Amino acid sequence: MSTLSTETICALSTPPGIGGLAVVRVSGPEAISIVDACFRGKRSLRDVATHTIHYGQFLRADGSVADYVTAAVFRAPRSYTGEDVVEITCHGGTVMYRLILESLIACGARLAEPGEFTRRAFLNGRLDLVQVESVAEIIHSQSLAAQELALKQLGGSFTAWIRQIRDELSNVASLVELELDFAQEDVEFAERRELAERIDGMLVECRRFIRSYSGAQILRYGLRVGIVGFPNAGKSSLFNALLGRQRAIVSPQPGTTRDYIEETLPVGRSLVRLFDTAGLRTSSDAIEVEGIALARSVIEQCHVLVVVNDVSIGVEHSEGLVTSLREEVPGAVHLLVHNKCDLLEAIPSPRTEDELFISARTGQGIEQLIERLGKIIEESTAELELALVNERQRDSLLRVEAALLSAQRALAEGLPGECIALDLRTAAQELSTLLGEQWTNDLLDRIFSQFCIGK
Ligand SMILES: Nc1nc2c(ncn2[C@@H]2O[C@H](COP(=O)(O)OP(=O)(O)O)[C@@H](O)[C@H]2O)c(=O)[nH]1
Ligand SMILES: [Mg+2]
Repeated sequence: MSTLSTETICALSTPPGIGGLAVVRVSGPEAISIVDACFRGKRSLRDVATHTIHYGQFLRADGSVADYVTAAVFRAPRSYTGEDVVEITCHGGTVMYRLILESLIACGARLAEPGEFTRRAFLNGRLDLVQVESVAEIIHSQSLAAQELALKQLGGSFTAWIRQIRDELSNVASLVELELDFAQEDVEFAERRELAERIDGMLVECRRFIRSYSGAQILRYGLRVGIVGFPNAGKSSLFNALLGRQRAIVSPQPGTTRDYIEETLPVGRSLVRLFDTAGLRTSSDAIEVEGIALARSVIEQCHVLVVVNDVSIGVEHSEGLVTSLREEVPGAVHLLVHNKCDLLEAIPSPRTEDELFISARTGQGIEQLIERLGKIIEESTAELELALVNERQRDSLLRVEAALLSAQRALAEGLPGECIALDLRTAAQELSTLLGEQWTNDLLDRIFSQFCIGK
């Protein structure tokens, strides 16, 4: 596959705006000669060694000086893109980099498309697709923890794992196929039990990664916490108490909250995304009914449901609701929060750590609730050594899992070796696609559309 580009591209790689320095990147077969045409340093860049930095004047098309810059030269293939690359560091601001780009374009470069540098890096074999995706993740991640995870992927740990599993799949498939070739002679090379164990081993590994996705999503986008309960239980009051400000309308009139409201609260090493929802009840008010439907759609996507119970009515008052929510959203952590404790003479002791007695009015128990949420974040993100960074990776591993399950079944049911080998080969193929060893332009377009210009 010949992938070397004939065009030389250029773009601003730092964010446009006021700043100390800006970096303009140039990549392609003519990168060094094009920059040379605009650059006056001690030596021509054509004569300098790779991985060196040179100070000089950068000239406009009319020969006047645009800026004093440094030019870092990286010769192919030891560069980010695998092509000749020059990185020009000029003064920051909104004007200077434009002058530099103008000169480069006048000398034969063209403006890069979003993600084009990284696309070239991929096409030239400098990065595989999961590393490309980790670059996107590093650029976009908003929390330190999410960035750490992406950096490990870029370092190649996930790639190494994928390769290892793919080799194991091929080895096991070969064993089964070998047995096929000798079928007439009744030689069973692949001990069935050993085969089953090796397939199980791969399944366990695969599932570990699939599970990591949810924890990693919590680190990236926050723990989704829905505040739910009957009307008037004090949901909006609790929402405000958690945020520490009056964000939602509180009223003695049931059915006040109709839309859902979302706010973010920093907790531990991530965030809590808090949703205040309409009280759950049967209503004849059309808008309220719509609000309740919305509440249900939010509830389905929550990691944690805080069921607010008006304890002044009774400790058992929301039992039925708690039971039905547990059935509806079995994957979530359910916290039962008894509100309005200030109206009780004596506060009962909670039965589990998932039951709390609070008062949104006095603030009693709010700290403990936040601590409990922090602990849930810790627990769901604890053993995240490596994690998938996006849905493409997760979906791909789900397909590998399905193929492995199918192989496992075929083996258990004593189906012919062809079936088992086919499943294993399918799984191996899927992993090759995940790494980008097979790709389509459509897939690349989808991935690189998330990049910015200059990356
Ligand atoms: N005594 C007391 N009243 C509360 C407490 N929390 C909420 N309320 C009152 O309960 C009513 C309903 O509160 P609101 O937050 O709007 O409930 P929502 O319908 O569940 O959102 C309001 O009159 C609040 O002032 C609390 O902790 N103690
Ligand atoms: Mg409300």
